[in-house]
Amino acid sequence: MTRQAREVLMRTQEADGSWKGDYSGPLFLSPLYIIGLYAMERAPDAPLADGLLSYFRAHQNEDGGWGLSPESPSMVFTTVLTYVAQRLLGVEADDPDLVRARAWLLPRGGPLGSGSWGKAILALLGLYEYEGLTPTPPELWLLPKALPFHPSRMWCHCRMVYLPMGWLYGRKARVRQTPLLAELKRELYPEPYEHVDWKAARQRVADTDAYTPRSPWLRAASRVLGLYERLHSKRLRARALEESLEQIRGEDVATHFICIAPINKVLDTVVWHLARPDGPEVRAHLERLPDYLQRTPEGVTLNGYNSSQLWDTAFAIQALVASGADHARETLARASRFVESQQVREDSPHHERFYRHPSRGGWPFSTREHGWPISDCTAEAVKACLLLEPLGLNRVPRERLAQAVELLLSLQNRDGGWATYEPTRAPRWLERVNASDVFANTMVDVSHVECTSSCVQALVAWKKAQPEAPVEQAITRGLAYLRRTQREDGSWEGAWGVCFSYGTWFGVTALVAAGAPPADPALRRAVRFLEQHQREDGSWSETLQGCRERRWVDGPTGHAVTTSWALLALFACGEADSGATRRGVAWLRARQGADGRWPREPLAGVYNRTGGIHYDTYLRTFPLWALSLAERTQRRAFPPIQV
Ligand code: LAN
Repeated sequence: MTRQAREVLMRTQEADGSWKGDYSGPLFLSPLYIIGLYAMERAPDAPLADGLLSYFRAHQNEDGGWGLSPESPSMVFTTVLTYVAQRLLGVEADDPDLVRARAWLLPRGGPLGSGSWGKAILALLGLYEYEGLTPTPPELWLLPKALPFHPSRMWCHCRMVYLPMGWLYGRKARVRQTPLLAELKRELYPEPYEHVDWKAARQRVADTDAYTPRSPWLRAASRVLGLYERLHSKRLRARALEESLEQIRGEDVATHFICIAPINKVLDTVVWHLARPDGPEVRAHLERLPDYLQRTPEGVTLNGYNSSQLWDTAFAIQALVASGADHARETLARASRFVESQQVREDSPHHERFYRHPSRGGWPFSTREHGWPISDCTAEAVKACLLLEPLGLNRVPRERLAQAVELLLSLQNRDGGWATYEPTRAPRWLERVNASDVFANTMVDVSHVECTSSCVQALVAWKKAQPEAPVEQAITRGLAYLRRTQREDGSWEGAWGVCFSYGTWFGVTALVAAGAPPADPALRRAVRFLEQHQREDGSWSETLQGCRERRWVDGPTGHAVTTSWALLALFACGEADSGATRRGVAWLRARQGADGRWPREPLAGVYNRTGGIHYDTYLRTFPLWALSLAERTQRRAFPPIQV
């Protein structure tokens, strides 16, 4: 059984040594892509358009709308963009699925009920007025850097979205109006477009989209910025637009035109199209746009990132080593070569000018070319290299691992934890002006259990390899952060996986790696938490809804990835022989198909509490890892009886 699972993982390795899979999920991305192309007076070719349309149809909810991701409740934000995208691809307004979509949209105000980013995208098409947006003036980039709300202090993903949005807002950019757009204006609004009260529309958002409520702070900031917009100086505006363009250029160069993620990828392309039509930037951007396309059994969509290759490969290595490296030496050798080739070897050009943290020595989530290293991706790569070292398979020299460790140390926060790409740059209160409506925790890059655990584990492994390395203090502070953030009930809340099983696995593995014995009270509490959430049939199962609600919400059936995380946590806590662990392992074995795979199941990845994302390799990596530990530890305790 474990052997078969290992073979599936080995068989699905790419020629370059990585694992590369479907990283789709966010349903607003392909509409944005289609709208972006339309804004540049382009369109996907016919087969691609068909693929995009099939994917939309496959993920329309019963009620006629589309959610933030498959399996999510409908939102105006995603529904209105998907509606518009289908019309731009030539679907007629009387198409029955679009009729259903309109019936869902109109009572919610059409675009007026959308989360703010949807409104900004529609404004570009002239389907919404700029006056009805929360103002995002580009002048914010000209403020003194020391101010706590300078854009450079925002979480990099958020600032990279607002950078082109600010440019488009500053120019009040609007594409050439076509008869189709005029029809859409009539279709989308419950009242005549000319009668809309745009100022009131700024704060309006449908219940379905209002996950993060608009705080009084945000409303006040919006009023001040609105006033500024009425009075702004043309000269300053021109300078601010220039500076934004320069920042976009910095991002282009640092990421080889891939961009940090698909939203700014599309928006930056549109910005260049408007700023320098037919310039070299547009061409370079268009060339890399297909990097984001993903073919799935339901059609074509956009991935949430240019790939998840490094992350998946680092975990695949760890699972394969757990399953017995001798059976996978060649696979591991290829994987090791991939990891070696993807380390970022230099800081991004003029990194300070573009508010970038140093990059040298780090690993990104996807590929070296992407150019944005991440704390936990770096840490998991270091862990993988150090695991491969005694097997004679590691290819990253010591000096380069030392650079990676140096980068990790530079990323540690004052609270002892690690955030994602940068040390925390803004005060916590900046989160109160989160204007996205549909997401939480977008403004400030704060410490997370996952990033902290990976970094602590990497530092512990490094300390074993280089006993004189000065990492002791960083480890101690990291552990203190983890102990402090364990919840009353013994769990940790995950931020990037669904949800408490994921967080708890990270929480306990760091403590154990640093030497906590099974009797440690934190570990005992974690074990109790997991046992309490085990299902009758021995499995565990969590849903995306639990991330939204910030509590464990069980799914309808057992979930193999959730079960694997729970089991990995229990093994780490020394529970190999407990009844709970044995029942969990038995469930996982019974669930495996004859082909060695586990059946497709609900999304296990999440971002910003509401967005679901698909990690294609998780179902091949984590069950293998958990069963491998079961075989090792349980075989030792109970030698198989020959009959
Ligand atoms: C990712 C993908 C990788 C992920 C891990 C490395 C797994 C995590 O441990 C740290 C956070 C990180 C880097 C992450 C952050 C949020 C991302 C970039 C995503 C989930 C991929 C897509 C998502 C991005 C923010 C989507 C766009 C939406 C916004 C709210 C800006």
